[in-house]
Amino acid sequence: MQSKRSKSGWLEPEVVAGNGLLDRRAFLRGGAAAAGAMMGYTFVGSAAAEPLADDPWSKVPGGISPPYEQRSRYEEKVARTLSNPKGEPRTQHARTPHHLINGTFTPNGLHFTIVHAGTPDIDPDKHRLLIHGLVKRPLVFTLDALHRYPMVSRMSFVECGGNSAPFFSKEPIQASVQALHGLVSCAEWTGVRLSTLLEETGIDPKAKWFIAEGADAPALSRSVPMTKALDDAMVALYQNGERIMPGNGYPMRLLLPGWEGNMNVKFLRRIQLTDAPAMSYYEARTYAPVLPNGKAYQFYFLQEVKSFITHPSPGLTLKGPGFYEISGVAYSGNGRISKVMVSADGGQSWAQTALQEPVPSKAFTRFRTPWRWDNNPAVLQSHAWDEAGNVQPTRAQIVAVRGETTKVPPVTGFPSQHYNGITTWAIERNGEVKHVYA
Ligand SMILES: Nc1nc2c(c(=O)[nH]1)N[C@H]1C(S)=C(S)[C@@H](COP(=O)(O)O)O[C@H]1N2
Ligand SMILES: [Mo]
Repeated sequence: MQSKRSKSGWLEPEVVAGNGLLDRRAFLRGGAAAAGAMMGYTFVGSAAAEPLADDPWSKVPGGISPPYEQRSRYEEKVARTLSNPKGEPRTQHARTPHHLINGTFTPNGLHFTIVHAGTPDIDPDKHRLLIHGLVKRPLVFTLDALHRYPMVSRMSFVECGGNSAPFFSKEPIQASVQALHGLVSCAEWTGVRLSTLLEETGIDPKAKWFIAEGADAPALSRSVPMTKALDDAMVALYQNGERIMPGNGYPMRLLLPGWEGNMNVKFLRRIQLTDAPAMSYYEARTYAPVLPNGKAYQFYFLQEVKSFITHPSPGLTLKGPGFYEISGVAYSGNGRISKVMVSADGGQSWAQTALQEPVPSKAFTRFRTPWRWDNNPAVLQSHAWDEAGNVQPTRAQIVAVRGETTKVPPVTGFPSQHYNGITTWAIERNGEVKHVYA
């Protein structure tokens, strides 16, 4: 099928799927002006009859550059939501507002955090990392010592195994993308490969696992297979170029790209090489979800291929018919995203989206697709594939395996974890966006 020429001579973008989904190639070819005319968004702005007036800030010198720049005071509503703002003695969650940001890196102040016993106030000069157990030479590293080793940088998402747990509820919970999917974020992490440090300590061939432990009060610890240590595990020191945020593990954390958030031990102080897993509290209890047949996963390390639409999403009401961009994030613990399809008719027909370059491994990829909304009810979904050939499941497929709950318990009370199924947003005639199951 060929695009048609409009009366004005521009190529009209092809409608490639139901309810007005347009050809993503409209984003890829021609200049911005041509694309604008093609998609009919040229007059989203309002008509200008007069030249611009000078506002007060245009008539006086501006403010002083502070030593550490803060965002505009008009942006304060762009904030994380807190599950335990008074710091009661239980877990604290701070969720990323995916609908209020864009791109692929989560700003450090908006990266989600989960801390099970508060954020420790660690003096970086006193903090030590010990590597011992089945090694040839146990070694202790200061932060300064770690800085003498070669470093690497990579983008990686971190996602809690409990992210998106509300999707196990029998009824769709009316909440924002922040409440539903806010326990995943993505950053560029810089640090020393764990394999580099293990070259220094040497590895006893009997070592099959390592146990990572944090310096916070619960000394959170998790067992990790040695294969991950020798693959892409990192002792991360920097997050998006600056030192790791206190809530994200200052002054150092274990980064296991693509693996369950809880294993990415923050405030990292100890790595012990062993021949067997420790069966620590979090791996034996919280992160070993029980299945409907009464059995439980012993370990579930991977965060599998997933995507969700951030724009539009609940709270972002459409303002009348016409052009909109549908965009969201896709990621997979198995590698790169290879394809994201979007539907506007609840999965009856699909359009391929444009993937924003670069498409990094085990990190957020932003997908975008042009859409012309005709003011009728529409049902938006995104569906992702990764380079290993894995396909994001539907909600029905994942619930068939993991079960669902009739109650609406707090996130930690859901029967299962690792929800990577499809998310569905219903657009109503008045432009409001609702969470539904399709
Ligand atoms: N030491 C320590 N490490 C920890 C935690 C913690 O409470 N203490 N929380 C874990 C959990 S449950 C998750 S999901 C991730 C979250 O990482 P983030 O807070 O940097 O997003 O850190 C993990 N590492
Ligand atoms: Mo977590």
